[in-house]
Amino acid sequence: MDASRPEPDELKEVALGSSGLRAWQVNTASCRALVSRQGAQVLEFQASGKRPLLWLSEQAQYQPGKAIRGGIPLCFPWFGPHPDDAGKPAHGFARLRDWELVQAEKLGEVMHLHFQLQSDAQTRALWPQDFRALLTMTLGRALALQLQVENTGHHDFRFSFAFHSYFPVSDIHEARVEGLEGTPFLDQLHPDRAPAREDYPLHFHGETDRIYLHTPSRYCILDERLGQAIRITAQDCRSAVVWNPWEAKAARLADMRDEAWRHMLCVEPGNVADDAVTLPAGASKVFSILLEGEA
Ligand code: TA6
Repeated sequence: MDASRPEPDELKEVALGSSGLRAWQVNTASCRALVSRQGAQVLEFQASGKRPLLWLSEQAQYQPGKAIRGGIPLCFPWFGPHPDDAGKPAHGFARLRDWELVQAEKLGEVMHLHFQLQSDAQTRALWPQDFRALLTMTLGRALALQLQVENTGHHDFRFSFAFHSYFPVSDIHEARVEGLEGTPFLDQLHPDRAPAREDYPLHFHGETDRIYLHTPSRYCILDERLGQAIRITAQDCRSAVVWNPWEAKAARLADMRDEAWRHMLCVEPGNVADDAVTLPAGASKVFSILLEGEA
């Protein structure tokens, strides 16, 4: 099957908010999606005849240089607060920078978008490395993301990243994560504790902020009220972060409605903490996820 150029109504650039941000609207027989230029961030994805796959805050703020709450922000080249300088942006700068759409093509009813971010003076001021990042999205009946990081410099560098994915749940009290049983996790709410393990699916009874390490490649979110699952397949992503802010922290987030914590859950494949990646000069590595909603 030959690739074709998307028709104008299948892929069009639109304004995102009223502060100058732009986004790409995808509308094909297989899915509808919205991808912000800032961060090459998938904000919305819905396969035809299925429920929305991602959660996006009703109070998301669309301001240049400010993280957008929802969809799949890419945390890169570090996860969480900067290890040495609290003045640097949490979760790195990739989600705050415009990425260039270098190629868009359709294969049948599947849209392939290729975004690129290259190091420049602004990134080097935050992270003194030369790199090229390519984020490829495959938007069809499911959503696949592939991140390729290339070290274009002259010495090794180490980075961490996560696909900080926000998913909708009917009610967090009736949701669970399966597939991470027995996997060691760091509890971010008790950073002094040693890694722990639980031999049962993860249920939610309060703020949850865990980094699972050396994870299997498949795990899922089960919405018990709907009886539906969102299945996650991750390649070369050794970590998975699971986060729900719960009531008190959500109330402190200006870009999140107070009650929204009940209806969202972050499960974030990546390589963070002990799973951070060292990339030799001239080398590149690829990391990918596949997200499938049952209904
Ligand atoms: O994904 C877990 C986490 O690191 C939490 O600790 C919380 O800070 C969350 O990310 C959201 O971070 P953000 O910078 O997007 O508000």
